[in-house]
Amino acid sequence: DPAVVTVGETMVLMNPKETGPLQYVSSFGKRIGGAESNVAIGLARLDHAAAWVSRLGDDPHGRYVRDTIRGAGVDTRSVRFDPDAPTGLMFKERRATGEGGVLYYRHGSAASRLEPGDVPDEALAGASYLHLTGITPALSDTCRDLCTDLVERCTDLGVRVSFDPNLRFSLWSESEMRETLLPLAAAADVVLPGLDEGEVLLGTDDPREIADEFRERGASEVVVKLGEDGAFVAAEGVAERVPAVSVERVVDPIGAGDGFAAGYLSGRLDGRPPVEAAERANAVGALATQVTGDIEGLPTRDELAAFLADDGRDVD
Ligand code: KDG
Repeated sequence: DPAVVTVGETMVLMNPKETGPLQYVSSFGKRIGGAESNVAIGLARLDHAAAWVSRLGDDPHGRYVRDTIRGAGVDTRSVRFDPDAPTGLMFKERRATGEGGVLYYRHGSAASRLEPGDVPDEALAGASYLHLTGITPALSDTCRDLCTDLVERCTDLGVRVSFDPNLRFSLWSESEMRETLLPLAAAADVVLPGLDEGEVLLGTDDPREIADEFRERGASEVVVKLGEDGAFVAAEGVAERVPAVSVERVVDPIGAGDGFAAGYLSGRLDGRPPVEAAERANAVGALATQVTGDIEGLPTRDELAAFLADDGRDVD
């Protein structure tokens, strides 16, 4: 059985080879992009059994996405190929001045047709965690129903729910985000927000207030991502900041949050307390920023140990 099940959309990702406005970019490298499969791949690299459940188009892009995720050691047995809708597609933009935008072609995609029946109890059986993000409920009404249904069923099945708000402003409005994501976060066991997400969802960018708010609503562990300042952990009687592992420069920040989630869950699966799990989360998140592409920087256990040893920390 997988230790962690993730559910969400993964698209073909066209990564520009040139910097500048997308209109003038002529060459791209083809990759995959999907927050939840990034987390599953991050966990698999760290030797945990992880599964990713979704729908893909019954097309070459769908097979490419499935094979890439499967090739990274993730269980994709519950993925369904939908003959009536295409695989989603996204383009990234690279700007010399910093972060560029993303352009999605995912409306009506196969994954947007996910519904509760796509993740039967058998797919969750024996898992320690289900990991969801706030992207999935933004995709369609059936995807929202799926998320609500999953958190309810996980409570009955004894599967802990981990939730990353992952706000996507091009998919829905801030009021829709609050209305849908706050109840999901409240029903989750582990919530992994960023400061900006705290601001949008709760009206504060103070890490302690963000953690308190989510915990008062029902989450038991809240780990607030602070970027280069590390993380703020509130769980099991602790409420403290865990410093980051520093890196000289960030090559591509996209995917860092997914690496962070994989690192945190990995630590918890290994029986580490929340603060130690957050140290691992910081390290995996930092490594994910060192390469372009969401998954290429995710470390194996040996790579993680070497990185932490360089940083002067204990290794194991
Ligand atoms: O977290 C990184 C993801 O955002 C990216 O790979 C694509 O899942 C994605 C999305 O919906 O933006």
